[in-house]
Amino acid sequence: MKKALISGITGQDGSFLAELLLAKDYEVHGIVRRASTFNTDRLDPIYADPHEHGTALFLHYGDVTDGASLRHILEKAQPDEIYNLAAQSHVRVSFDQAEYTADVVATGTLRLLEAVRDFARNGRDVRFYQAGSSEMFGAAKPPQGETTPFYPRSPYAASKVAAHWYAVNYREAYGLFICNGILFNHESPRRGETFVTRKITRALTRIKLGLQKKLFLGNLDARRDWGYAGDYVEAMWLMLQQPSPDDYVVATGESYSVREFLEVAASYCGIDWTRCVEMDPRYLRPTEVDFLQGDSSKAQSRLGWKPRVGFEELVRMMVEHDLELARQEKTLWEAGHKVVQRGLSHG
Ligand code: NAP
Ligand code: F7E
Repeated sequence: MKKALISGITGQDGSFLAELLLAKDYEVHGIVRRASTFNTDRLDPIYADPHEHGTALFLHYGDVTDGASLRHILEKAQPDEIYNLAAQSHVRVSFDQAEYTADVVATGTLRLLEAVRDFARNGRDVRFYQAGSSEMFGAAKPPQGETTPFYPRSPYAASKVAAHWYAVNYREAYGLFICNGILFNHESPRRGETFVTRKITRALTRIKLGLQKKLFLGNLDARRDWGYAGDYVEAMWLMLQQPSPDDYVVATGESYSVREFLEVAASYCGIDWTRCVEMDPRYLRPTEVDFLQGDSSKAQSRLGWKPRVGFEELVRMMVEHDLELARQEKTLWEAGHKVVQRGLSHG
């Protein structure tokens, strides 16, 4: 039985990846941050009480800002594969919390790589996936591929560029099996609610059911290459199954504006978005990434990977999921419960 360790297992991708690996009969270990509330909701479908026999999912308290915790977890879990997905992953927030973002995204990766370097020195054969991002391309002209020079436009993106080069350096310096996945935006019904796609599908479905009146957004002209998270975690796994380590762009090759996402989502909801969407400058970024469209031909030819879920299906899937959530909220509201007003000040 292979063993995998996932940092960021409680996030969107971590939960999909954990499901994929469990289905492939891996023993899966995840790093979870201590929080005052439960932060493992996305793992509910696969979580089993550790007191039960036969469970293959193990969660460990740890943090990529705490190197000692990472070393303890490596010793306990003894993984064959490590997926470094932990991040302060919100681009807008990274302008407010730049140092913290660098500590988690850039230095956090370095801490984990250092721990892995020592772990591997003890004779352990281990493979490492680094979660890179299309944000690293930033202002570079589309289509962006593996040879496109990086031009980061936010503290988040600059930190991911640093993490990318740490990973390349540790591969070259110590002969470690390390892959950088450069993934373009990928979404799902599990996407965090402050990212624009989920913010839109959550709000429009609530507006449709009368639970909310307005949706405030920033720049509607930005273009993104949006894929489905379930497809993208397969690419992560495939990278670590190759005979040698390499870096890959993962994308659909299609790009749509935020306005187009809004139009398709509103049409699935049967509402006129122009009546309920307003612009709020607080959602603008000091430096924007205008146009991302990825060229994933290398991943397609070498890994045999391709995206399965297209743009319209992705939007429909998210709208349907959030419509059901809104229906549940409405039922509670009709039973006298207070409707939560969402405080998306940074979304
Ligand atoms: P996400 O939903 O924001 O999940 C981030 C995960 O990192 C969460 O589990 C979070 O824990 C954890 N985390 C944050 N700070 C941490 C720390 N100091 N120590 C340990 N764990 C920490 O992000 P995602 O969408 O799943 O993305 C996964 C990775 O891919 C991230 O590195 C992201 O930057 C990168 N990426 C994402 C996309 C995309 O479109 N989704 C594209 C390219 C790259 P909590 O649950 O406790 O917050
Ligand atoms: O913004 C615009 C915003 O926050 C997309 C992260 O997973 O993908 C994600 O980063 C676009 C931007 O994602 C609002 O200005 C307009 O142009 O959904 P987002 P992102 O910044 O592309 C990359 C690949 C990652 O690696 C990141 O971790 O939408 N936009 N109005 C808005 N964005 C938000 N969040 N909220 C708005 O109201």
